[in-house]
Amino acid sequence: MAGKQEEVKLLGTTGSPFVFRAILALKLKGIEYEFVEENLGNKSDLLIKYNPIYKKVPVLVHNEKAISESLLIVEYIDEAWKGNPLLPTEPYHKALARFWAKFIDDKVIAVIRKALFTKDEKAREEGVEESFEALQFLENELKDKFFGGEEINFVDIAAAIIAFWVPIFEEVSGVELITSVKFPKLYNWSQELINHPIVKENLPPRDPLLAFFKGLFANIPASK
Ligand SMILES: N[C@@H](CCC(=O)N[C@@H](CS)C(=O)NCC(=O)O)C(=O)O
Ligand SMILES: *[C@@H]1O[C@H](CO)[C@@H](O)[C@H](O)[C@H]1NC(C)=O
Ligand SMILES: *[C@@H]1O[C@H](CO)[C@@H](O)[C@H](O)[C@H]1NC(C)=O
Repeated sequence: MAGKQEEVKLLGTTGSPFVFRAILALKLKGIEYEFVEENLGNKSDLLIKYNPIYKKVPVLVHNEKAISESLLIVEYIDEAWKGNPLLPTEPYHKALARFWAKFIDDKVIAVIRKALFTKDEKAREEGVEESFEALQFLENELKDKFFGGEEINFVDIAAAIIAFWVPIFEEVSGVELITSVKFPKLYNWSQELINHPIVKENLPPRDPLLAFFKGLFANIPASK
């Protein structure tokens, strides 16, 4: 299916963990694409046209057909281009991989946000407890180097936000969640993931992100 006439565009912003999922899937598959940098403060007509409902990035545009939502984009990429599979083919294992990716989006990210993006002591304590509980499920699920075994798969791609972005959020807020003592497997996994050559080569630069999130955190009201 991949060929010279394929036109693949990714509408995104450098630094977004959701956009990074699409980038990583494309890179792992070895697909050539054009990256179209969006300014979320002044969204392009292209973004409004291709994602009129949410107007969010990432959007993948494959031969004029647009797909939104990072996890759906990764699934689409996996199905549209064969080779270096990202999802298991066996139905049950495939369902489990989707389950964990959804758990990361619906639960893990929400409780980590609650723990790290607040200045309310009580909310933070609750958030930290809930984060520990959610992260423990991921810790228990890690059996090998990656969630995908020896190779990065769909769950690792979904969880990249935990490996690279969460430590930045921890640094900004001064609250630690994923330590090598509390979550040794998850901590080791995060090191393996960010040092994987294709991941490392494509991660956004850390310092501007740190500065960006410091600014964001500074603007959170002191109480509530
Ligand atoms: N559920 C979406 C989330 C994407 C998302 O939140 N994108 C942010 C950038 S990190 C965005 O485009 N925000 C613009 C806006 O909300 O107006 C996904 O997985 O793709
Ligand atoms: C928004 O982007 C458009 C198209 O790139 C540009 O013409 C316009 O001046 C921008 N508006 C602002 C407020 O920066
Ligand atoms: C992760 O753990 C394995 C097995 O204990 C070890 O060989 C590897 O060096 C660790 N990786 C990192 C990045 O710490």
